[in-house]
Amino acid sequence: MTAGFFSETSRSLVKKHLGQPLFEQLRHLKTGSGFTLEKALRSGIKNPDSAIGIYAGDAESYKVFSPVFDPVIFEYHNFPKGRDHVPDFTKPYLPLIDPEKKYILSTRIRVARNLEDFCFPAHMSLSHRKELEKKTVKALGSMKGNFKGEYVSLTDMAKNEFKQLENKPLVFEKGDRFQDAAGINSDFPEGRGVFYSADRQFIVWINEEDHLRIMSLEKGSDIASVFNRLCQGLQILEEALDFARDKTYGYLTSCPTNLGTAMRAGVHIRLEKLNRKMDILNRLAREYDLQIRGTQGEKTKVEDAVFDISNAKRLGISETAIIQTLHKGLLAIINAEKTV
Ligand code: CIR
Repeated sequence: MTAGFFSETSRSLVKKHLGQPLFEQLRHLKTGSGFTLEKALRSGIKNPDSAIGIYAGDAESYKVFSPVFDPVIFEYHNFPKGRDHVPDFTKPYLPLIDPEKKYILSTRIRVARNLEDFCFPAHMSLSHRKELEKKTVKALGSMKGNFKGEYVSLTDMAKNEFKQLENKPLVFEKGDRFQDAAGINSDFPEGRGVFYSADRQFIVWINEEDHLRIMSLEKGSDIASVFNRLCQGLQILEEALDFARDKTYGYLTSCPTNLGTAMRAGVHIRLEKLNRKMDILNRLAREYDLQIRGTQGEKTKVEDAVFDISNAKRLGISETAIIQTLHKGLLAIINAEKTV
């Protein structure tokens, strides 16, 4: 095998940064759990349209294969190694952006977390997935008050057709072809499931692309309320679980694009006028570091002028700063929608 195994058409960051000499230097290395460069590259090789093309199989992957991860991370996040990623969950004062509920339909913040003592989903056996599920469900079982909830495994869901969970995003499906090639979908749906609070505003997916995807969501535009709930839920979980974390790269995730805060904070927003003036919307998105996605998420189309708008930056920015920038950016976008 040589570094030439990447398709000629591939424009992935990993292909750009992994030349033959570096490939030779890293090809025989293994992390303590046995994860190799070849495994890390599976998705990028099988999918020539990968933008990034590499996944971590455990926390140690970021150290053992740092000569290839570092430049990919630097280019994607524009964050140099050596600087520390500093978390901050201070709750900012954020007035309601859209009190009349004219534009913003819903607000959602999610973070990805992986447990320190387990390999990441690209490198887990079925028994590891089940063990992690058990450990997490036990921790979630101690949630109290508004966080008290119920866990439904995807295998039970399939058997019993839990009607009340058909309303997305409460359930998740098998990952895409990129995750599939990485090994993240192995044994799906076993060991996977969803925890949701009684009011369904706090949700945890277990064993999706990362061990945990922790979400806070509600209808309307109250970003502060959604953030507060997420912080509280995270604090409770952190007492029971140790999350994989690094001084430079923050919370460690399967995909290097999620490193740092591992957070995506966003809204579904209807912008009928800006939908016809995309140049203005795109300019504002650039100005406030926002990412614009289609109605159903990445690579989907915009339906009925409803956009999914969220933070573009995750590493080298704090959780609080993400929320504040999103708030400012949305104010500017709504103002533009009103005045164009
Ligand atoms: C790619 O390289 O294009 C895929 N592995 C996806 C990269 C974006 N990451 C993600 O959605 N977590």
